Amino acid sequence: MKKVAIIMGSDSDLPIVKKAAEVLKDFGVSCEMRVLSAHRCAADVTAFATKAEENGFGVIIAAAGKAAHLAGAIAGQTPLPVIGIPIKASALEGIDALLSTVQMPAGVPVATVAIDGAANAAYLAVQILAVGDDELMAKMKDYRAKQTAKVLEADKKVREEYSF
Ligand code: RP5
Repeated sequence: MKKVAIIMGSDSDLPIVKKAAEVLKDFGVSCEMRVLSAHRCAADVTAFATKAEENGFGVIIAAAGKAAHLAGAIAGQTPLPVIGIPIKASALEGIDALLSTVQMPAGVPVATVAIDGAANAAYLAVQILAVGDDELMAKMKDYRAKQTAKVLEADKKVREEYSF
Protein backbone atom coordinates (compact mmCIF):
# COMPACT_ATOMS: atom_id res chain seq x y z
CA MET A 1 0.00 0.00 0.00
CA LYS A 2 1.14 3.56 -0.67
CA LYS A 3 2.38 5.60 2.31
CA VAL A 4 1.07 8.93 3.57
CA ALA A 5 3.47 11.82 4.16
CA ILE A 6 2.65 14.26 6.93
CA ILE A 7 4.62 17.48 6.56
CA MET A 8 4.37 20.40 8.99
CA GLY A 9 5.84 23.87 8.75
CA SER A 10 7.20 23.89 12.29
CA ASP A 11 7.50 21.48 15.18
CA SER A 12 5.20 23.88 17.03
CA ASP A 13 2.44 22.35 14.83
CA LEU A 14 3.08 18.86 16.19
CA PRO A 15 0.54 18.85 19.07
CA ILE A 16 -2.23 19.25 16.47
CA VAL A 17 -0.67 17.31 13.61
CA LYS A 18 0.09 14.17 15.61
CA LYS A 19 -3.65 13.41 15.65
CA ALA A 20 -3.38 12.65 11.93
CA ALA A 21 -0.64 10.10 12.57
CA GLU A 22 -2.76 8.45 15.27
CA VAL A 23 -5.68 8.00 12.87
CA LEU A 24 -3.41 6.55 10.17
CA LYS A 25 -1.95 4.12 12.71
CA ASP A 26 -5.47 2.97 13.66
CA PHE A 27 -6.09 2.09 10.01
CA GLY A 28 -2.71 0.38 9.56
CA VAL A 29 -1.57 2.97 7.02
CA SER A 30 2.17 3.71 6.99
CA CYS A 31 3.19 7.30 7.37
CA GLU A 32 6.34 9.39 7.41
CA MET A 33 6.38 12.69 9.27
CA ARG A 34 8.63 15.65 8.46
CA VAL A 35 9.13 19.25 9.54
CA LEU A 36 9.71 21.30 6.37
CA SER A 37 8.98 24.97 5.96
CA ALA A 38 7.97 26.56 2.67
CA HIS A 39 9.70 29.73 3.81
CA ARG A 40 12.58 28.59 6.01
CA CYS A 41 13.82 25.64 3.90
CA ALA A 42 12.15 25.96 0.51
CA ALA A 43 14.77 23.86 -1.29
CA ASP A 44 14.10 20.92 1.05
CA VAL A 45 10.36 21.20 0.36
CA THR A 46 11.13 20.97 -3.34
CA ALA A 47 13.41 17.97 -2.81
CA PHE A 48 10.66 16.19 -0.88
CA ALA A 49 7.79 17.08 -3.21
CA THR A 50 9.53 16.25 -6.48
CA LYS A 51 10.52 12.78 -5.20
CA ALA A 52 7.34 11.97 -3.24
CA GLU A 53 5.71 9.88 -5.95
CA GLU A 54 8.78 7.74 -6.64
CA ASN A 55 9.37 7.40 -2.89
CA GLY A 56 6.10 5.47 -2.52
CA PHE A 57 3.73 8.10 -1.20
CA GLY A 58 0.09 8.13 -2.31
CA VAL A 59 -1.20 11.16 -0.41
CA ILE A 60 0.53 14.13 1.21
CA ILE A 61 -0.87 15.93 4.25
CA ALA A 62 0.65 19.39 4.77
CA ALA A 63 0.02 21.47 7.88
CA ALA A 64 1.05 25.08 8.41
CA GLY A 65 -0.02 28.21 10.22
CA LYS A 66 0.11 31.96 9.55
CA ALA A 67 0.93 32.67 5.85
CA ALA A 68 0.54 28.97 5.17
CA HIS A 69 2.12 28.29 1.78
CA LEU A 70 3.39 24.79 2.52
CA ALA A 71 0.50 22.74 1.12
CA GLY A 72 0.30 24.84 -2.03
CA ALA A 73 4.05 24.81 -2.56
CA ILE A 74 4.05 21.01 -2.32
CA ALA A 75 0.96 20.65 -4.52
CA GLY A 76 2.65 22.69 -7.23
CA GLN A 77 5.53 20.23 -7.38
CA THR A 78 3.81 16.84 -7.34
CA PRO A 79 0.88 15.16 -9.10
CA LEU A 80 -0.09 13.43 -5.83
CA PRO A 81 -3.21 14.58 -3.94
CA VAL A 82 -2.37 17.11 -1.22
CA ILE A 83 -4.53 17.69 1.86
CA GLY A 84 -3.94 20.95 3.71
CA ILE A 85 -4.42 21.50 7.44
CA PRO A 86 -4.58 25.21 8.35
CA ILE A 87 -3.07 25.59 11.82
CA LYS A 88 -4.25 28.13 14.39
CA ALA A 89 -0.91 29.80 15.16
CA SER A 90 -1.42 33.55 15.24
CA ALA A 91 -3.57 36.45 16.42
CA LEU A 92 -5.84 35.69 13.44
CA GLU A 93 -6.87 32.35 14.99
CA GLY A 94 -6.10 30.28 11.89
CA ILE A 95 -8.21 32.29 9.44
CA ASP A 96 -4.94 33.46 7.84
CA ALA A 97 -3.76 29.87 7.36
CA LEU A 98 -7.20 28.71 6.19
CA LEU A 99 -7.34 31.28 3.39
CA SER A 100 -3.67 30.78 2.44
CA THR A 101 -4.23 27.04 2.17
CA VAL A 102 -7.64 26.84 0.52
CA GLN A 103 -7.47 29.61 -2.09
CA MET A 104 -5.47 27.73 -4.70
CA PRO A 105 -5.53 28.60 -8.39
CA ALA A 106 -7.28 26.21 -10.81
CA GLY A 107 -5.12 23.25 -11.77
CA VAL A 108 -3.28 22.92 -8.45
CA PRO A 109 -5.84 21.91 -5.82
CA VAL A 110 -5.27 21.54 -2.10
CA ALA A 111 -8.07 19.62 -0.35
CA THR A 112 -8.34 21.78 2.74
CA VAL A 113 -9.81 20.56 6.02
CA ALA A 114 -10.96 22.67 8.97
CA ILE A 115 -8.61 24.81 11.05
CA ASP A 116 -6.64 22.32 13.18
CA GLY A 117 -8.60 19.51 11.46
CA ALA A 118 -5.79 16.96 11.56
CA ALA A 119 -7.99 13.92 12.18
CA ASN A 120 -10.13 14.67 9.13
CA ALA A 121 -7.01 15.09 7.00
CA ALA A 122 -6.05 11.54 7.91
CA TYR A 123 -9.55 10.15 7.36
CA LEU A 124 -9.59 11.75 3.92
CA ALA A 125 -6.15 10.30 3.14
CA VAL A 126 -7.43 6.85 4.12
CA GLN A 127 -10.50 7.29 1.93
CA ILE A 128 -8.32 8.27 -1.05
CA LEU A 129 -6.06 5.24 -0.61
CA ALA A 130 -9.07 2.97 0.01
CA VAL A 131 -10.39 3.57 -3.50
CA GLY A 132 -7.66 1.23 -4.75
CA ASP A 133 -7.50 -1.07 -1.73
CA ASP A 134 -10.46 -3.31 -0.82
CA GLU A 135 -9.10 -4.20 2.62
CA LEU A 136 -8.68 -0.55 3.57
CA MET A 137 -12.15 0.25 2.21
CA ALA A 138 -13.59 -2.48 4.44
CA LYS A 139 -11.86 -0.88 7.44
CA MET A 140 -13.29 2.53 6.52
CA LYS A 141 -16.81 1.07 6.23
CA ASP A 142 -16.38 -0.62 9.60
CA TYR A 143 -15.20 2.65 11.17
CA ARG A 144 -18.19 4.51 9.72
CA ALA A 145 -20.63 1.84 10.97
CA LYS A 146 -19.18 2.06 14.49
CA GLN A 147 -19.38 5.86 14.37
CA THR A 148 -23.05 5.67 13.39
CA ALA A 149 -23.79 3.13 16.13
CA LYS A 150 -22.16 5.42 18.71
CA VAL A 151 -24.34 8.37 17.75
CA LEU A 152 -27.50 6.26 17.75
CA GLU A 153 -26.59 4.91 21.18
CA ALA A 154 -26.21 8.49 22.44
CA ASP A 155 -29.54 9.35 20.83
CA LYS A 156 -31.21 6.44 22.64
CA LYS A 157 -29.83 7.51 26.02
CA VAL A 158 -30.79 11.16 25.58
CA ARG A 159 -34.29 10.27 24.38
CA GLU A 160 -34.83 7.91 27.30
CA GLU A 161 -33.67 10.45 29.88
CA TYR A 162 -35.10 13.67 28.55
CA SER A 163 -38.26 12.78 26.59
CA PHE A 164 -41.39 13.03 28.73
C1 RP5 B 1 4.22 28.34 10.19
O1 RP5 B 1 4.36 29.33 11.14
C2 RP5 B 1 4.31 27.04 10.94
O2 RP5 B 1 3.60 26.04 10.27
C3 RP5 B 1 3.69 27.37 12.28
O3 RP5 B 1 2.31 27.05 12.32
C4 RP5 B 1 3.84 28.88 12.37
C5 RP5 B 1 4.74 29.31 13.49
O4 RP5 B 1 5.99 28.67 13.37
P1 RP5 B 1 7.08 28.81 14.52
O5 RP5 B 1 7.45 30.26 14.58
O6 RP5 B 1 6.43 28.30 15.79
O7 RP5 B 1 8.23 27.93 14.10
O8 RP5 B 1 5.19 28.41 9.21
